[in-house]
Amino acid sequence: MCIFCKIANKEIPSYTVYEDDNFLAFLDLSPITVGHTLVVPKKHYANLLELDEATAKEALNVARKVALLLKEKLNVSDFNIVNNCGENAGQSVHHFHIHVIPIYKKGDLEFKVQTKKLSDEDFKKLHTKIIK
Ligand code: DGP
Repeated sequence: MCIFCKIANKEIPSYTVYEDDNFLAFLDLSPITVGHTLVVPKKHYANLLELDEATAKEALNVARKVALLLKEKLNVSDFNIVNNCGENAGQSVHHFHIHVIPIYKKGDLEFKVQTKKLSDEDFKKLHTKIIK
């Protein structure tokens, strides 16, 4: 059984900060910042794309509630709310989860990115490919 299923089933302990019928939120054991929390459905879904629409909506709502809780209790106003979807995107636990990461100051979490330059023609082709 996957590690987050075991946490959801209370087979292994976690620092749970929020729980309702369908979701659990607990402190990440490798926190990027103090209060880094994971929002996890009790039912196993491998990743975001596997969720049904109602669960996907609920997940974001729970992430919002958790951010509000951390805002109040940890006196922090900014957050990165992140989902890694798939191995190449950095997902290491294949049970859907949302990271709620308090950001206390600029640079607490930096995404190293290199933006691409696309011509108008490139954008037109890409747009057509996506919408057709
Ligand atoms: P991701 O890389 O997006 O799949 O994030 C997985 C996160 O889960 C990572 O930040 C570390 C955390 N994690 C892994 N195992 C455990 C665990 O047993 N308990 C808790 N609380 N967090 C865990």
